[in-house]
Amino acid sequence: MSDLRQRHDAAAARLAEYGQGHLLRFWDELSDGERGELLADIEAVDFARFGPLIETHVRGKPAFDPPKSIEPPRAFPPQPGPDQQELYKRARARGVEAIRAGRVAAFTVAGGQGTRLGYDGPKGGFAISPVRNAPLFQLFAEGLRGVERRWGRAVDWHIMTSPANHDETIRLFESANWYGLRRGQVRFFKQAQAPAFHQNGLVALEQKHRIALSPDGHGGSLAALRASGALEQMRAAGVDVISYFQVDNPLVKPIDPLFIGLHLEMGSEMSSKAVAKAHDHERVGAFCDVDGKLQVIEYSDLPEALAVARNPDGSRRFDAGSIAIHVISRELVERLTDPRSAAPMPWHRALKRVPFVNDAGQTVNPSEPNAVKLEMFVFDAVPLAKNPLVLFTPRAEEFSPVKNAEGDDSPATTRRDLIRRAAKWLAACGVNVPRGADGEPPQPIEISPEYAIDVDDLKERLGGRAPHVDWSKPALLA
Ligand code: UD2
Repeated sequence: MSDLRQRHDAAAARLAEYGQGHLLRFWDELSDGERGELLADIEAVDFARFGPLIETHVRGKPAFDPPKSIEPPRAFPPQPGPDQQELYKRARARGVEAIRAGRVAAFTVAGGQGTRLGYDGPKGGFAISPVRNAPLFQLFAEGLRGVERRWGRAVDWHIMTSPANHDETIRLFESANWYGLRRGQVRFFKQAQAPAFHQNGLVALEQKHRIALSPDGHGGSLAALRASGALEQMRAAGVDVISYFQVDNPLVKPIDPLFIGLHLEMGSEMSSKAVAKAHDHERVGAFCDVDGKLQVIEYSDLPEALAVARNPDGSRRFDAGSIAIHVISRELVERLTDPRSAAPMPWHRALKRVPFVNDAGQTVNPSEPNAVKLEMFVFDAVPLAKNPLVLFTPRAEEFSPVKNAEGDDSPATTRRDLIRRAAKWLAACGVNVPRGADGEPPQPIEISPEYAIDVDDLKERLGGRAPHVDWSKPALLA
């Protein structure tokens, strides 16, 4: 009890300093257990960090300096042009060499809340593959096993979770026997949280004894890499290349030698993959050259005139869509998170619907956005990196995220795209893939990323022989 009292007094003093004393207003009604939870929430919030943002990002909106020029970025094409053949060849070899030397680790951000999909549980556990119904985490693990089979080197995998899904994520891996990976190969760490604010600047209470907290955005992954010790562990293990991807895209190549090699050859500190946008308003960020610096402008921030702008030949002017696949140098993360010299990542403000407890102690479920959430975006590190580069990649090969329950970017479209890609790879290996009236293969097809990491790998594994496929049932290569 005296411990609670001491913590209460320390919290009260800190809150008073930041004008957030209201967070303790239900103290007298709480049980000791609840008091402990409330204090833990208060102690977890870095008020020194958020205090200054209340004026600039909660009560106000961050000032926006209009750039002098916004141009489409220079980017590497998926296939090298005539003068790039040598570079791509060299890059690929260099990427393979880096993998073999153990310099590369995979990194998945999986701390999001997945609210749009409406799936209860860590998104990585969502069953997605068309024949086996394998979850996202399993497909990434198989991709890493495929890399190990191909280049003879196990790759470490770091996974960022959030306080809300951390334990459950680890349970998923345990119950799946680490998806065939070695236990020590996979490391989990939690990202930090940010409080939600009422628009008057007061932190919102979600319950009388709980602050409304949510993950601080995937941009928080950089600070979390350091705070968790993952960065230190990478340094000790000789890892200096971080292959970053999101939990929602099962078509990703978790480790891509060409991409890694280009990053190294060009002396880039942060490299990014792009796809040509599906339409002007696809919900992906746009790579832009802003006053001479490469930058991603999120779809919600891209001025309409730029979203619809056309080149003289009628093609889309800002066509390089960010698919959240990056290669990041460990050194960049070290620099950007160094407390002595950190170049701060900007915060983004979003007005969201956040249930809260009002002064009368009643829970209010607002029907309109009522509170400000603050998030950082990892792609804001791009303009802070040396020599950042963009590599275009074919959408059909690498991008089909699961975001929504239905419609675009839903389980149905992702499964369709996994099947289409498998069909394309099989056709390239000489299989005559029949098509139904809708133009799609008559049965689901699945190629485990462990069996083949790409079409060239598949050709090699099949040794030039087209496999026999019985099209009366689902086809699986695993
Ligand atoms: C993201 C990009 C968008 C495009 C698209 C591609 C942003 C703001 N936009 O859109 O430009 O590249 O992806 O699919 O990123 N996550 C965390 N912690 C958090 C928040 C998110 O780990 O605090 C993870 C989340 O688990 C997921 C990923 O980040 O793996 C993307 O999150 P999202 O679904 O909020 O991003 P989205 O679809 O708005």
